[in-house]
Amino acid sequence: MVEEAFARLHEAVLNADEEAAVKATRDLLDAGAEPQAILERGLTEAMTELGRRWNRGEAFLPEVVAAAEIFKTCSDLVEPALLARGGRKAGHLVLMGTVKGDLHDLGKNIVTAMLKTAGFEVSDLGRDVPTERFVEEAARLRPKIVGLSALLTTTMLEQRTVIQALEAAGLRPDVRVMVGGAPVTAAWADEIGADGYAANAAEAVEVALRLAGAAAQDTGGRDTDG
Ligand code: B12
Repeated sequence: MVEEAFARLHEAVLNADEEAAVKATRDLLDAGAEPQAILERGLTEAMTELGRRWNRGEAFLPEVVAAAEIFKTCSDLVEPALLARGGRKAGHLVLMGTVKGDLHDLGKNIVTAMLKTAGFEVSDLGRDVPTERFVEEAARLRPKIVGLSALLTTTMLEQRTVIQALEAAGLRPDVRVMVGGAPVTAAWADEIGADGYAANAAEAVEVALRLAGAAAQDTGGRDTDG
């Protein structure tokens, strides 16, 4: 039943069939499938396959737009189940956003949901976020971590710009920056002076936990909020 519903979800996203996708998602939740597996194995794998088809000229932009809407609808259905798994007290604050010029936010949303499950508090600035906004909010909220998502080879350059702007504003010593998104690599993260990189949402949680630990040590363990 579960395997069959995963297959239905995959097909429904590829065919941009909202009704079938919602039904398959509900069936998976009812059958007790892991929420993270529904997001990663069900939705993300289908979206990645659609991306491959798009590259090969076998899928077109309207289909991708429609599939992205469905992805959002279905991940919203899964999120409460995901959060119910967490139950840990909110600890460190993460400021999260997709960089300027970039409208891709599905991956960023999954990372946000998974961080919340792991007990992080997340302030999500959304997508196409101007550099100044990251700096203003970092100054105002004083997060432990800033997470920067970029899905385009052009916009990944903005990740460096944000890091430089945090430096210029004197905020860099107090904040850890992690970067991600399909074109982003560990080598790119190193090159631009980011503190962490993750290829997927599960890894992002591991990286954030490590960075939050390091940030707590840097402030002499004065980690009052969590
Ligand atoms: C869906 C999609 C869209 C949707 C986005 C809808 C939305 N609300 O997000 C729409 C249709 C709007 C779109 C538009 C465009 N897109 Co598009 N899109 C995709 C597609 C098919 C899937 C991306 C996706 O959502 N994947 C699923 C999510 C879950 O995965 P993910 O984003 O990679 O996130 C995971 C990890 O990367 C990581 N992660 C993500 N963020 C972060 C952040 C941190 C801090 C960390 C630690 C980890 C992390 O964890 C996530 C979860 O596991 C990709 C193909 C691909 N292979 O990626 C193309 C793709 C990214 N798009 C592409 C292009 C070219 C465009 C357009 C320019 C097309 C056009 N001609 O208009 C526009 C650009 C618009 C803009 N200014 O941003 C190209 C980019 C090529 C390049 N080298 O730059 C791709 C690769 C497709 C291709 N042709 O090859 N797109």
